[in-house]
Amino acid sequence: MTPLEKKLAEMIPSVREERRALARDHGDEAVATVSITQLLGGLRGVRGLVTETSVLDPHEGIRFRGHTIPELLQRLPRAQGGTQPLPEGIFHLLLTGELPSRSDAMEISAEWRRRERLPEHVTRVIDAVPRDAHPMTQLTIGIAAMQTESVFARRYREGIERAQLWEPTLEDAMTLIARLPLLAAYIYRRSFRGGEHLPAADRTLDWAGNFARMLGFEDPGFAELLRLYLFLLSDHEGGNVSAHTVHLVGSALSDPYLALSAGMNGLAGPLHGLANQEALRFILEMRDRLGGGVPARAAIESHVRQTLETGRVIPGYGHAVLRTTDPRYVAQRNFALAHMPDDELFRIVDAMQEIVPAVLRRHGKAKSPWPNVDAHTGVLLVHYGLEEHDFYTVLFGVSRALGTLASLVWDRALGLPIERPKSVSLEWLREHVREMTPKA
Ligand code: CMX
Repeated sequence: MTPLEKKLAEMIPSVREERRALARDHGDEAVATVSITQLLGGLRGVRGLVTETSVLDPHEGIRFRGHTIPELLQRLPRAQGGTQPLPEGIFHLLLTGELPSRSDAMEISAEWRRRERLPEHVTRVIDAVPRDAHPMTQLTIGIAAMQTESVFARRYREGIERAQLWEPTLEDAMTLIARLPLLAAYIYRRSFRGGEHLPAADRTLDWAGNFARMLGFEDPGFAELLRLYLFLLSDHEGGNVSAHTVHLVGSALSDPYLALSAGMNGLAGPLHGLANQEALRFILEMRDRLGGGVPARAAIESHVRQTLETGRVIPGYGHAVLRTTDPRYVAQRNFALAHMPDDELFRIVDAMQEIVPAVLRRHGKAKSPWPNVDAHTGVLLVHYGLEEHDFYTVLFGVSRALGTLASLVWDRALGLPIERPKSVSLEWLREHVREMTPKA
């Protein structure tokens, strides 16, 4: 048993008992009512999921197991000589609820590096897809192709007890996370670097550092950015499309490969993870249309207004839950201020954060006019030379695997059942409204 498995094995019985006691002693107490607006409006704000790893507050932002981003930027272990948190550390925290020591994080690092190997058929499957297929399409295909190695699927067939299912879930999660950077780098080098693949670094390098190397970026600043990014995007409670999909598909006891690959399909939507590539595209098109350089404030304002008038969204702004500037945006902004304060694209992002919220407010539709995480990412990546926007959501996906797979381990540990909410038809709603309306 690895130290991580041991920790979980010690924790799980008491958390299970708490779940049992809550159901036994308070099972009939309501935690939510659902209005017709909510029913017709994407269930916004309806409490309908249990997710252990993080909680999102509309005004404060995300807390990972109770800790805010600024706090974790100080407290999570860092790579040797680095200033950014190791993604290994956030995985430990999300999974166990405990802040990791440096040696906890390094143990996970060594374990992931030990497991990194792409099965040969996976690269053959990817190679069969057109080189210009969107990288997210290649990512989901690659993850599904790796499913042949699922320990969960094998143990389930062999008749493993339900209470033990968290163990092969963790096993698959560890292997999958270890291999995702290899898969992502394979896709990147195939699509954008003429198929020249790079060997993994020696095993003393951490997971994100090796990922940076395999993508082909030697600048230590890029590795630091990647560590920050993979930490920041790892989890955003349970209701977002990618996390919810992994949870939902996993609830049918589909194995972690099938569940994650489904979640990645959701992440690939322009209203969710694809917004990071869309946000950069928006900035570049605006800059070029307005004559290059950092456009004047009035020109930016008018461009944003015109975009809204044609019925399009401003990517990187607004949020389904947040009602403040996304702390993940702020963390990326602080990175930019420290490493690239004079970068032209950063100055455009900076100007936009001053201008867009007021325009969105006047437009009067978006409930939150503030920048979200996706408004900043592209500009940071371009600074270090990763200019292929279509690849950005893959980085988001590698990060989101950390939180969604940690959650999946807990779904199985708590024995959460197959998810099956009740749906109603518009006819049922009409009838319901008629019955509820007092007779004149
Ligand atoms: N630009 C223009 N209009 C926007 C807007 C934006 N950035 N954000 C919201 N709106 C509009 C919505 O399209 C909606 O219009 P309709 O009533 O015509 O449908 C209206 O404002 C109300 O929407 P909302 O309740 O404020 O927001 P939702 O919960 O429906 O949607 C989100 C949230 C993120 C999809 C939306 O803000 C959006 O489309 N933003 C741009 C895309 C983006 O940045 N997505 C990334 C989110 C973070 C992530 O998941 O990665």
